Amino acid sequence: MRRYGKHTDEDDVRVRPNRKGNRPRTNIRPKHEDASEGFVLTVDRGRLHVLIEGRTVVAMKARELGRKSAVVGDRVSVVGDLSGAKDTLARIVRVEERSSVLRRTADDDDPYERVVVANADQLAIVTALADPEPRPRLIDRCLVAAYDAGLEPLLVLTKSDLASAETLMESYGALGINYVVTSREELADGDAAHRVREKLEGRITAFVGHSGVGKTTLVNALVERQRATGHVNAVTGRGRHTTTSALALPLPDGTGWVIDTPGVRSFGLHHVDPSRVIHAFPDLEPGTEGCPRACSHDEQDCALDQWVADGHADPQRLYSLRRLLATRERREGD
Ligand SMILES: Nc1nc2c(ncn2[C@@H]2O[C@H](COP(=O)(O)OP(=O)(O)O)[C@@H](O)[C@H]2O)c(=O)[nH]1
Ligand SMILES: [Mg+2]
Ligand SMILES: [Zn+2]
Repeated sequence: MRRYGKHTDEDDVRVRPNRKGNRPRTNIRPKHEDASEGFVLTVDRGRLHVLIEGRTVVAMKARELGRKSAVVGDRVSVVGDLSGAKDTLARIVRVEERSSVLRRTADDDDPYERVVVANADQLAIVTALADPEPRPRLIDRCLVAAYDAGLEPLLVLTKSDLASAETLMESYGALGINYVVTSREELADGDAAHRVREKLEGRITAFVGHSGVGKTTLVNALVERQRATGHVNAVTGRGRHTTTSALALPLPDGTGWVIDTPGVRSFGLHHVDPSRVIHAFPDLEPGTEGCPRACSHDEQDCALDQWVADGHADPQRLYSLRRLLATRERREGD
């Protein structure tokens, strides 16, 4: 489990170039020295809910942070009223360096990228086996985002009471992707939570997926024990969570964090270099060895057609890769 609160380094001292001489800006340093370290749990209408020594402190970004934003999962330094009492508002004066950044754009042609979650080390890609139908291309997009951000993907296949998991398990399991299958019954008897928790121990896992796939239901099941003992309320300061912002929730016994996120319709990948997209297709990647230099993988000489024809990979996967590259390239041209 990662620790928060031990991190101090030279970034604390803000030395700005000063043309008139080398007089240090002593007015900033002392203010930061008594700052407390916290962990951003959620963002609600511009107010950040920060966990500091077991209390939830509502804070806003200090003006001196400028355009730098703090997001769920960020480790931050906070000053001001840290009592957590109602109607108090503390200030975030520093955002620690992030170990990972999960980003998305609303669409591939949307240059405005949003940081979804900071410091996660695992991405749980939640897909319902029915209602809504699985969308392998969305899964592939999430995989690209995960690999690009350095997060380990975990495929969570929900609603196996409605449809079989076999096809998806086979195709993604064959790629070496970790997966877990859950059903309504297993949610009710606690088996689902038990099995999923095993994959989450000691990690910060962000849950993403299309709206309606069962993310919030699952996340609630995962943290249920804690909610029953009232800890979740102490941490979030509120009851039911309507998923409009990401929300970090601690797993029981401090064994990790789960981060529920709002449903995504698409997972725009404007920020991902096209040449890196292939890494999310480990079944196809070795087939690119025979490609011409700087192959777009969607041209006459692309070696992937032969790779698939020889039975090394499923043609659907090549189709998915090409769709993904094509939708990305559309914006390159404009
Ligand atoms: N049949 C079935 N329904 C489920 C399962 N998990 C969740 N649901 C239902 O799916 C709907 C959407 O769930 P929700 O957790 O809000 O999805 P989210 O939008 O991904 O957060 C709700 O009506 C849940 O009761 C499951 O394993 N099986
Ligand atoms: Mg939800
Ligand atoms: Zn190629």
